[in-house]
Amino acid sequence: MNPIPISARKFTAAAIVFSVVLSFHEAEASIIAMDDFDSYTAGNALVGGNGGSGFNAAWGSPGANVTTTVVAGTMSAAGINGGVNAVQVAGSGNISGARALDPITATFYVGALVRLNAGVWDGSNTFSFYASNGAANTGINSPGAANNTVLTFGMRNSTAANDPSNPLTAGSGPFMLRAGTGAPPSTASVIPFAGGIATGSDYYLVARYNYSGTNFDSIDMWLNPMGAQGAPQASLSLTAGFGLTSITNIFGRAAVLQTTGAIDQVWFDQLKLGTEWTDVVVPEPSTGLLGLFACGFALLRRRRA
Ligand SMILES: [Ca+2]
Ligand SMILES: [Ca+2]
Repeated sequence: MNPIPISARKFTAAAIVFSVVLSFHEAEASIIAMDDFDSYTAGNALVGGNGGSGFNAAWGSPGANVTTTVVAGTMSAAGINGGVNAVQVAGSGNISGARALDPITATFYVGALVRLNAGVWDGSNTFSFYASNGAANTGINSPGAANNTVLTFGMRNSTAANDPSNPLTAGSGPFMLRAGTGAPPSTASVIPFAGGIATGSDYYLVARYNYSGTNFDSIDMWLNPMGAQGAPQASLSLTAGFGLTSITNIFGRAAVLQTTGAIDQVWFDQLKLGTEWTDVVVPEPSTGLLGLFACGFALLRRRRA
């Protein structure tokens, strides 16, 4: 068998490298902001942390009765590896500290790892993320005010009858979408999930904030997605025109966590915002990487032939 000329081999190898570099470049081009918290010192408060990329200010202070601390710990779900640090939120309830963004006026995705690290997911325990127009605007008393209804996604438990976050309600689930802090069921949509939140288990939530052209009037959510984008597992729509006109901050918010007895600690990590599904979701290995490996293996065989 005639060997392939060296120039042809070099060209093929260079073409593969170029296409890989190009694909990574394209994948990162639409990431809005991300923080993996790994550049911070474990044990320190998160406030003042200015790591990650794409934000235009450091992390702000948590609200009263809440502590937000960088902790050493590796979270992992849906192919997302959290590295060496995560963030722990504890306390009875309030925002966990916000981070400012350049104003967003287009549909975008948010991905985040979440875990109940300690305690039991019970009562009305809640932790969710808000993409908002202020560092502390949770949209309390919304819906009902145009351009002031804040959409949120995260984990919630409820003991109220017929609440979709009540484990005793048919079709219930702890992964919730809602508007503001309003009481479900009228304002919540959940991902049905048998068994509820398990202490120590990691979950990867992806939400899509949909821009109508003037307002963020709807939100969709997926639990532990990988690979190609499927249909949302939960969706929530507002009255048209009631959502925010732009988004300038992202923050977490804890509510009704236990601070005595079985103390609740919520962790989150790998917070990422991007304009594309592929910015926040890991592809199935069978799509890109296996093809690349096959290509490289074929090249190796030809070189050895
Ligand atoms: Ca991390
Ligand atoms: Ca609890």
